Formats: sequence, structure tokens, C-alpha cells
Amino acid sequence: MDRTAQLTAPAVPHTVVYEPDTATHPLHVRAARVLADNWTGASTVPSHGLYPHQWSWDSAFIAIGLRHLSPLRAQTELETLLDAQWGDGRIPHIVFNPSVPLDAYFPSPDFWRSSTAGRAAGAPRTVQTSGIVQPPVHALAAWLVHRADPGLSRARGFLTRVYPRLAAWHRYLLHRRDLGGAGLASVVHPWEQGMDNSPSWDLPLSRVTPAPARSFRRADLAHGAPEDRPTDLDYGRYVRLATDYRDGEYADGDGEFAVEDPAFNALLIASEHALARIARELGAPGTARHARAERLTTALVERLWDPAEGMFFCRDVREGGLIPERGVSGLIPLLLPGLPRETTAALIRTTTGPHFGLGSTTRLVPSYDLLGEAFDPHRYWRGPAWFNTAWLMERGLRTHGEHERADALRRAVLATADSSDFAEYVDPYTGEACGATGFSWTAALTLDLLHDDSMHSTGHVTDVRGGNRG
Ligand code: 9WN
Repeated sequence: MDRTAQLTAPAVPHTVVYEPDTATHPLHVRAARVLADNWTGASTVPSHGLYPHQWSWDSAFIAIGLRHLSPLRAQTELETLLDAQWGDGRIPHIVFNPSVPLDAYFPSPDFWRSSTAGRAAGAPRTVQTSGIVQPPVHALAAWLVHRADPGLSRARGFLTRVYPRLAAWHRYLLHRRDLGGAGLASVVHPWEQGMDNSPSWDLPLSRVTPAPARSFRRADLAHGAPEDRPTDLDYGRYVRLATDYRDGEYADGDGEFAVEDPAFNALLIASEHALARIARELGAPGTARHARAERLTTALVERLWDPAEGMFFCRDVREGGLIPERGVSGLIPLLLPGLPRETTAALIRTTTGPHFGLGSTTRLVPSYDLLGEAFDPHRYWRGPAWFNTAWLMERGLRTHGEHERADALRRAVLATADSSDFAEYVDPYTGEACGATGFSWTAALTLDLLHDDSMHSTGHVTDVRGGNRG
């Protein structure tokens, strides 16, 4: 690929034309169709072929889009996930659909053995789940879903039912997962952070002895191009970590891999702010939760911010020290309203500078440093751009008053979702589709951004934090 051409290429083609009546916009209609196709009756699969079950953070993003089509379906999406919550508060990263054959996805329920190996941690008896978690976007999603139709939400007692579960989920993360002792939550497996194959995991993963390749059978290679997927060696290490966690009955403490990740913790903080709003809506004071969110923001900056590099980094809790790889995760704390002003300014400079190129060389924020040694524009979480991270960055830019940049990013997301047929991820330079198409969170977040635009064009809402997008 000719990088010079990329540097001089015009930024983003503005092919999407917004119409005041968002619901009849062709892109809206197509996005709604993707979500209808991927709906299973009580929840939505990320993609029928590659990911045929319910995934935790996918469902939160999906609910954020679904609320514009059917607030009831959006509520159901979240409640189905919460029905699989464990007694210790964890929300599992996968809820398995029993009618899907075991060999359709690896690791399958017979690997995780949640109802036996997870018994001590309170795994449910009636559904099979994985035993690890994913980023806590759920309280934020629940709040946004409520805001889409407060009347329906109150009539169904939606927040009353989900609030204690979400509070238990946060308690689990803030107590059982505070493995570094500084208040932040740690992830114990790369799949927990959601950006599975990020170069940020290479260093801590290098200490893990891989499970032998013949001891498991991958299902992902039947769907994706092998050169875009994680290597067998990485998979062997994922399997080893998950096996050890399971064999220790999913107790948290002394596993080989423990990392404090900026995006995971930023989402926890954003969700803690959302829980404070939910508490207030239910008639309880939210002040203590807001105060905790502010304390966590301070801990995030103290533990993970690198002023010289102008971004956040992962901390290797086992060996100590920051992991010197620039990933999009280190930009996502931009989402937080309570960041110091100089931190926000530096994050915006880094996002638009040579390492991520937003608005100059790239269309959407790449998942990894354009100048990093491991950069590959097509390999899973090692360079391509995802739509959920773009949505989070758009929200972050808008939170800090960067409306022009946020508008440009929103246009780029809509144009790229359109041209890539709602791809799972794209080449950050060209927008070329990678992975699955008809991917649920891409369609859902497209809907959310389309609605945002309609609100601006009809002049109903100017402040996104007070508006329908929450
Ligand atoms: C493992 C479902 C999930 C996303 C993750 C993404 C990918 C799974 C996989 O798909 O992870 O959880 O098999 O690679 O990395 O973010 O939630 O869409």
C-alpha cells in the first residue's frame, strides 16, 4: 500500500446526506434491518456466523442503538444479559444460546463449564455462560435506554429492576478486581478488555505458557481471513489463561495476567456517573456515586497517564510499570467530563497527531499506533478501526466542546458504515471492510449517530449531555 498516497488523500468523502426524517433515511432502514436479522427473540447476536451468542459489551452498544427503534427491545436486550449475572456480581462476557451447536464458536460452554466450575462464584444454573467479563458499558446503556422513553421505562419498572444488578456488577469490579490496590479494576484476560489482540497484551502475554495447539480447535478461522485473526500462539495463551481461571473456580487474585486498562476503567467511571443519575431518578441521592467516579478519575490519571506521551497506557499489575504500546484504549478516557483540562488538550493533540492521524491520514481512529512496530491495518485490534471506539471518541470530543471534530468524525462513521455494509472493522486509511459485515454494534451505533444528527438539524437539542443521546 502506498502510504504517501494515504497522507495526501482527501480526508473523508461526505457521501451521507442527512434528512430531517431520520427514520426513513436509507441508512437508517438498512441499519434497522441488520438489527432485525441479528435479533434472536430476547437478545441480539453480534453476527450470526462469527459470533452466534450474546456478548456483554456488544449488547450494551446494541441497546444504545436499539432504543431508537424499540425502547422495549433495548430494555429486553439488557435484561436478558443481566439474567445471566453471577452471584458475585460479574456479568459474563458471553451468554450461550443452547440451540447453537457446540462447534459453532470456540470456547464453547463445555470449555467454560460455568454451572459447575462457576458454582462457588454463583454462576446461574439455568443458562451457560463464559466466566470472564467485558467492559462495563451497561449502566451507561441502561441510562440512555431509559432516557429514550422514560414513560415506558417507569411503567415497566426498568430502572428499579436493573439498578441493584448494575450496582452489584460495579461492586464486583471495584472490590474483587482491584488487583493493583489503587482502586482501579484489572482485567485478567485480553478478551475481558474487548480489544483481544492489541499489542498492549504482548508483553504480559509473553510470560504465559501457551496451551498446546492440538488441545483445542478454533472456530473463528472458518469465518475470517486467517492473516487478519490472532495467531495460533496467541490463541494458545488465551486458552491457557482461561483454563487456569476456570480450574481455580473463577476466583480472583493471583492469576498470571492482570492489567489495568484505560478504556475499561474509563467506561467503569462513565457508568458510575450513569448509576448516580439512575439512583437520582429512583429517588436516592447520587452524590456518593458521582464523588466515587471523580476519585476513580483521579486514580486513572495518577496510575495510567503519561504526560510526556500525551496519552494513557495500560499498567502491567504483575510486573509493575506502564506497557509502552499506544492503543486507542489510551485515548478513550476523553469520554470523561472530569479530566484535567491539560489532559484533555493533550489527548486531542495525540488523537489528531501522527500516531492516530484522525482528520488527516485516517478516517476513524485506528485501534493501534500508525507508527508502531506491530501496526497492521487489517489485523485484529492491531491497527484497523472499530465503530464502537469511534462512537466513544465522538462522544468524548463532544463532551469537551470539540463540536467540529465530533461532527467530522460522525460523518466519517456514517459514510464508512454505509460503504462497508456495517463491517465489524475497517482499514483506518481506506475504510475497506474487514471481518464480518452486518455487524450489530456497527448498525446500532450508526442509528444512534443518525438520530443525533436529526436532533441537531431539527434544532431540538444542542447539548448532548442533556439531550436524547443522554
Ligand atoms: C472474544 C463479539 C466479540 C467482541 C470483542 C471482539 C471479539 C471475541 C473473539 O468479538 O471477541 O470475546 O472471538 O474474538 O474482540 O470486542 O465483543 O463481537
